[in-house]
Amino acid sequence: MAKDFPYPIWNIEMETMDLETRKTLQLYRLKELVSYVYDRVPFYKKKFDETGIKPAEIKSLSDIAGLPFTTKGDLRDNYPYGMFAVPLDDIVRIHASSGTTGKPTVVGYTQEDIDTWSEVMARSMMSGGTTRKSIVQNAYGYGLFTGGLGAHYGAELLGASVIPISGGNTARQILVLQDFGSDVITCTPSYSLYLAEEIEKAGIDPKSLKLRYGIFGAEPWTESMRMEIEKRLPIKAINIYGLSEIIGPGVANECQEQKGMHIYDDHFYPEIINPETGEHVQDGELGELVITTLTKKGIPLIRYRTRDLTRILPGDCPCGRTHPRLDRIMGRSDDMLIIRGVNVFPSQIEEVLVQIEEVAPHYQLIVDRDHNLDVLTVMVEVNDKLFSDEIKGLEAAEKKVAHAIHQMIGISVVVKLVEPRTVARSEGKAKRVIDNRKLN
Ligand code: DLL
Repeated sequence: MAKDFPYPIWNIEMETMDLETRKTLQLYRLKELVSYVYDRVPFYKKKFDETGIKPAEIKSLSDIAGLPFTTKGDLRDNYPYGMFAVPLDDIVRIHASSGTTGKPTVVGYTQEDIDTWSEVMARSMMSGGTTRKSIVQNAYGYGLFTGGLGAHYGAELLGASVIPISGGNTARQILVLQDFGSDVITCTPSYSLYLAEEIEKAGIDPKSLKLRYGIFGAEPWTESMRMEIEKRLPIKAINIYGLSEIIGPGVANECQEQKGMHIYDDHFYPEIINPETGEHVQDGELGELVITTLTKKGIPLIRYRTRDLTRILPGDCPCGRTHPRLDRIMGRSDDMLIIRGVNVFPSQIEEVLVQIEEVAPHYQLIVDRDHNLDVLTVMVEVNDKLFSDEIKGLEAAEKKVAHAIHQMIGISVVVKLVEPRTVARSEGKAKRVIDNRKLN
């Protein structure tokens, strides 16, 4: 007889599979994957040959620890398509996210990958409260960013009605919330708080809206932010995790118990490592999440270092899903910042600054949250010549820097030019970033 579960589940077979059966499936998929990348991706063939690994030697899941890691740097070195395992003829979609330098990280999907992505997003949307009856206001950005199209395809597969409103234009978001009766919203958590504030400012009672669930991710957030969102909108706020390199949103997602994000490990095999040593940490300990894409065809990745810090939560989830749960992302093991949902590396800003002769590459990035919106201030020293120049010259330089940074990272920043030799120098690592958002 079918078991009863407290909340709807999209794929009962996969999401509640007993652990031994799932392990067998994972091992089967891992073996296939290792041969697949060895035969098709020169990068992996070379790496495996160098370390003396033969695909046939993978006999158990624990053998994964002997495989090499893959990093964002590897994707950068093989930019744009060098890590693809299929010819471009078989790629039906390309997305990209910020790289550590000016070049984006490019990912390609076969039709099968799009189907997998839609499947895991349908699981995520349903575990976050979406049903066939839902009207989903999808306020993640559509474009190279994976948020918009990822949520769109998942919600459609599930059978909900999707409003592809994309990010921004808050007045229109509010109008649609009121008139179209959206009951689910998908956007970054910080944007949901901004939206709450604008709704209040407009004199609208949030309780008069039909909104019930929000599926929020793409940036770090905290339990206290969750409480604030849930109080102000008032809705159930669900955490969704993902990254473009692995597939986009839908790698892991909270259920309505809101106690950790179930990672869909029939597709994305997780490990938690010590970022310094690369060794596995003890069960339940904090470390860096490493993911192997068990089923991806376009750009399959072995042991990808996400740089995200989390832990696997112990115990079973009352929702009935057997996928392991990840704790909230606690931070990163590199210096990537997420500003209004956009990934920003200090190195990208530095690259812009060194090319502008009016400024010296002594800078500091200051991140604040003003009315729930992230504000990035770039404080940079002007050179001696410009310093003795007129105000007009300074203003023009400020604009030039802001424009060039916008071109590079796609978001607007506040530029503050300061006198030569006033940005604090450090004897060790320069302190480039001051994050005042207090997310941890
Ligand atoms: O942000 C994919 C996504 C879209 C996830 C919409 C969720 C919702 P990227 O632009 O490649 O992809 O950025 C990935 O964002 O490595 C994390 O550092 C961060 N991140 C994503 N989700 C969360 C979350 C998308 N729920 C990077 N909590 C990841 C904390 C998150 N950080």
